[in-house]
Amino acid sequence: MELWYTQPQTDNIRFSIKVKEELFSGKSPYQQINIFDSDEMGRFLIIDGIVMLTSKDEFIYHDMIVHVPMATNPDVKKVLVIGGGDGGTVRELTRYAGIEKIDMVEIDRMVVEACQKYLPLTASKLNDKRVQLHFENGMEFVRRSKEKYDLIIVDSTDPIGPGEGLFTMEFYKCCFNLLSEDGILVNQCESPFYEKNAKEMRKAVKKIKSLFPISKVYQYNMPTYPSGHWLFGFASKKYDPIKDFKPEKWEALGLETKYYNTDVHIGSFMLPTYVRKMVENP
Ligand code: AAT
Repeated sequence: MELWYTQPQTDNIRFSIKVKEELFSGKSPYQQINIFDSDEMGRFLIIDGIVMLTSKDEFIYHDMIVHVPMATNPDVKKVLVIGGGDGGTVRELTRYAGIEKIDMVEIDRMVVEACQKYLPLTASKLNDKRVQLHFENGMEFVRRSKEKYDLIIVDSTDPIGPGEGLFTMEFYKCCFNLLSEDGILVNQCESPFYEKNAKEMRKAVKKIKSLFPISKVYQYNMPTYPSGHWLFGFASKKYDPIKDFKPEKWEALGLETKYYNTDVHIGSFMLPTYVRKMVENP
């Protein structure tokens, strides 16, 4: 008998991966969490039925969520990560010797514990001594916090369930206030392709654009997310990710990356016409 994981990406489109084995299944107070193993995509994490990451393509997501802002300002010292319980974002951040402190705020302890056990490749750096884990709703954390961060990364689920609050105006305002004078905000910004993702993307862009002097989106190819064409938002108080980008400075760090490079950095901000239109007029 064959076992398949299937995700309805829209009401009319389905995406499936053949499952070798179920490694974990748990229901937390927030969501349903599953981890499966497969021949083709390796181990993969599902939350509330939706693909969060697979071992095969997580490098694309985590390279792009971290190295684009870090290469824009390699002097970042204090970082706040909201969500990201699998640890992939923190893993990439810890490669920068200049980063002094990483606060990671994940609502669901069960995600972290399951990933530490079954996805050690992403979770391996969560015990780095610069990392402080906070098990709390990101919305409440940013409401209360008085810290200043050079970079905030919103590595969140889609705006349904616990992730919903992380797509609100209040949340973005709090992030703005927690950012230093030259701070950068990067957020998981859905996709321009299917209607329901595009709607959420436009709403998020509209809110962020109204707050930050610099607000853009950049794209990356994520084979296991709906349509494979996915976006991150880049908002900043000072640095433009293209005009202020100094490729030599990042290259001098000597980091080896599988997806990100300084050409991809520039290219990722060059948007197809239909996406450009959506962003110009969200
Ligand atoms: N690194 C890629 C994986 C993710 S997982 C997103 C994480 O956000 C989950 O662990 C979830 O528990 C956490 N999360 C959701 N809501 C909140 C909240 N309010 N506060 C803190 N953490 C939260 C991202 C996948 C993107 C999928 C795109 N389709």
